[in-house]
Amino acid sequence: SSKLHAGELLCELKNRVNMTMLKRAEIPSNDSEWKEYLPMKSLGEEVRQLGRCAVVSSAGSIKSSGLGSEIDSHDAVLRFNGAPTIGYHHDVGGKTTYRLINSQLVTLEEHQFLTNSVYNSGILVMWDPAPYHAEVSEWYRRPDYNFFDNYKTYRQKYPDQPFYILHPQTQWQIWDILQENSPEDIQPNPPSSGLLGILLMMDLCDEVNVYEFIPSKRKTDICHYYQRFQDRACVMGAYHPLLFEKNLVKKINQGKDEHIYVKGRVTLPGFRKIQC
Ligand code: NCC
Repeated sequence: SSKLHAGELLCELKNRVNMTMLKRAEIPSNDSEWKEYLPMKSLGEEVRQLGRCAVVSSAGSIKSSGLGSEIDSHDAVLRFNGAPTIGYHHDVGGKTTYRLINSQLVTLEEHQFLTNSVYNSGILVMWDPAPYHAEVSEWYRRPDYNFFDNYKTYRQKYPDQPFYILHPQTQWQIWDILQENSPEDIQPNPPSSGLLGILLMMDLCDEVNVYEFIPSKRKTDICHYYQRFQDRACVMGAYHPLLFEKNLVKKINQGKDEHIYVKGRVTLPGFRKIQC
């Protein structure tokens, strides 16, 4: 496998990864009145260009970090899945501009997507694991989770909250670059929400600070900062090629190693700021 340097790797990401949202026109037309629930405006129309952005991983190691005010100082903050801010401001901040969620969470009753108020702020972006480089039509016929009904119900309940679906092609565009830059075969499963969120913000922002995706000195087997549950797979990955994702992000970090150790912070350039 070819090993690229940071600059080359950033250009591969910028040139080959297209962080677009699914458009109404891309949905196969035969069955669906459902597509009318997709937002009319594109994400680009919805948000102005952003300056400094933060991505907040849900890792247990962000607990007791005191990073909250630093995180909130960014122009936009992206969080994942059910990660709460209430009760955790001191460590994770309170601002939520984007929330990237997986389709399992939207679909399975136990996650209470339709009733938990944690989802009601910010712009929602959902993704669903798709077959390798599948056409939209193929994925749409057999999504990994059948999220359609809950998506529609949520949109009816909160029509004013922007709620996008990440184009299924993005996960495999990223995966290919991960595989090409890994020393061994990686899991044939899509990247974690973490890496998808990082690339989404690199597409929207001038600069992206990512917190506790690469663990700091507070590294722990506690899975999430908001739960007691412990599992090493949360940090290393099982289904997702998380370890390889972390190696890639470490390689393109433009911040100091010391900032990883103390704050779990890596600093990445926005795609706009990269000259290729
Ligand atoms: O745990 P999860 O991820 O919601 O975490 C969001 C992102 O933060 C990074 N992370 C998390 C914990 C940790 N100890 N270290 C980390 O680096 C990862 O980049 C992760 O992606 C997901 O990616 O969507 C995931 O979702 C959960 C779960 O579905 C949701 O939390 C909803 O309950 C998955 N867990 C299970 O299915 C049990 C997880 O594997 C991936």
